[in-house]
Amino acid sequence: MAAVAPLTLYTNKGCPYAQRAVIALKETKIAHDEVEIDLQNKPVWYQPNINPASKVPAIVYGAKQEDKTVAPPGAVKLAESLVLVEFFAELAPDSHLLPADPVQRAKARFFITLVGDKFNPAWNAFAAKGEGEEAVVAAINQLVGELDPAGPYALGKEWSIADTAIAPFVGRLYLLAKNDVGNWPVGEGPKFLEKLDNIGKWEKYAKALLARPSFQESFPADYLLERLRARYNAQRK
Ligand SMILES: N[C@@H](CCC(=O)N[C@@H](CS)C(=O)NCC(=O)O)C(=O)O
Repeated sequence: MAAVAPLTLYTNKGCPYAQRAVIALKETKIAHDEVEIDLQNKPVWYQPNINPASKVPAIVYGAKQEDKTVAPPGAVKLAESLVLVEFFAELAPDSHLLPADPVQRAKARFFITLVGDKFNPAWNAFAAKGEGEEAVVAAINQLVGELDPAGPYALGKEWSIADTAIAPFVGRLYLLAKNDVGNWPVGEGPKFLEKLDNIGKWEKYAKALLARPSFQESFPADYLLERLRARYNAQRK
């Protein structure tokens, strides 16, 4: 375990943003406590005492915290998955999560921008409305254009912040498509995956993401499938 100041992660096992933080903590081996927040029935102390935005993930860092419902004097409160991922990476520079080379760092951040601006909106819309398959293919083509030629990860042989940022979402997309859970025409999910897996280096990359122990250990597939099935069924017209 990397030794840093006391750290508590406020998380939720269904949340892909929280999974980013969990993956980064596993990769960096930073010692920490975890508090599971029920998002359907949030504790009354959470928003006023821990995260004014009332979202997970969030952390309390820097001072011993006996009472997890409040940040003790001398501790900082931080939130936003990508901020936390980079923070953990900086606390544990030997983890290689944040590359030492500024060009590689910039490439990782550019990749993460594509995930948030292109990939996630596209596949979310396709799963929710069954529309916009071309946008998902275009986003994946763009991501593939950024991948290191040898792989297996976005920047090459080391797992980085780029892989940490995308893995929870690739995991959800594959879970949905494989199980044909989405508001696309029935049977379209598995066919869609076949199309994606034919886009250049994508299949190799997706497989490497989904095989990483830090991803697998933080991805409760059965629980997620049940929740996502309920969500998409409710959206079906
Ligand atoms: N931009 C935020 C998004 C976090 C987020 O939206 N978390 C959701 C759960 S997946 C949440 O806590 N929502 C508040 C709520 O459900 O009340 C991040 O990257 O951390």
